[in-house]
Amino acid sequence: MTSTLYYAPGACSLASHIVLEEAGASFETVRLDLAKGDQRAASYLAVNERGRVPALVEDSWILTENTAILRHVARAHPQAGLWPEDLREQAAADEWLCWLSTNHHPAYAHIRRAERYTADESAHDGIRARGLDTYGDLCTMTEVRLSNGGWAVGGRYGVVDPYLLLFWAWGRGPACRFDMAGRFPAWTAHARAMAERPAVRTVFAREGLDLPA
Ligand SMILES: N[C@@H](CCC(=O)N[C@@H](CS)C(=O)NCC(=O)O)C(=O)O
Repeated sequence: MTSTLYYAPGACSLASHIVLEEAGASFETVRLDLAKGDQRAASYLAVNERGRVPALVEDSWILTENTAILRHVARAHPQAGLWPEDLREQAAADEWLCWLSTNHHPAYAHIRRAERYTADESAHDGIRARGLDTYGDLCTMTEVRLSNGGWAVGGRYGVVDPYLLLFWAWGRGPACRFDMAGRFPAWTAHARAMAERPAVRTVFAREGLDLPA
């Protein structure tokens, strides 16, 4: 089977990219430049009519939505141990994935894509500022949940951890510029532990990103 991941450097597709690498999957990548509008090219809309990354194509089967891809790749490669065996740990993994995708991601979109929320340009700064506050509050809640240290679910590395790294990286990045180590030390310890993993190093190098330091 040939798999292809469509991704954009530093976008939410980073999590799917890491999980594919961690799973030991055989896959190719196609890089999109969102700033140039590659996601709206007809050739990409034929893959994902929503014009968003990530998209995973296995043979001619197409799967979109980050959390669906994360679950699918983790379950399809059980030897990698990315999806928990225990039923409650599976539920806890789902809880994390749902919470991050329905809270952190949209809050960040308010910072980066204010124009999606109103056509009134005079309101964009207010939307960005509110998004930044909301993202900061969500980061604080994440910090509390990680304060016992270690990996997100069941004390073992798994599918949630790369998704957490994505939102940590967005907090560090130019849209937020949060002092991640100062404000969120437990989450930063988690990000630094992620940076030790060969799969994470490979993917960060491929996407041209700086590892958590
Ligand atoms: N619900 C989708 C959202 C995907 C999404 O918004 N991806 C962003 C990058 S993080 C994107 O492709 N944006 C392109 C655009 O807005 O034009 C998921 O979680 O996979």
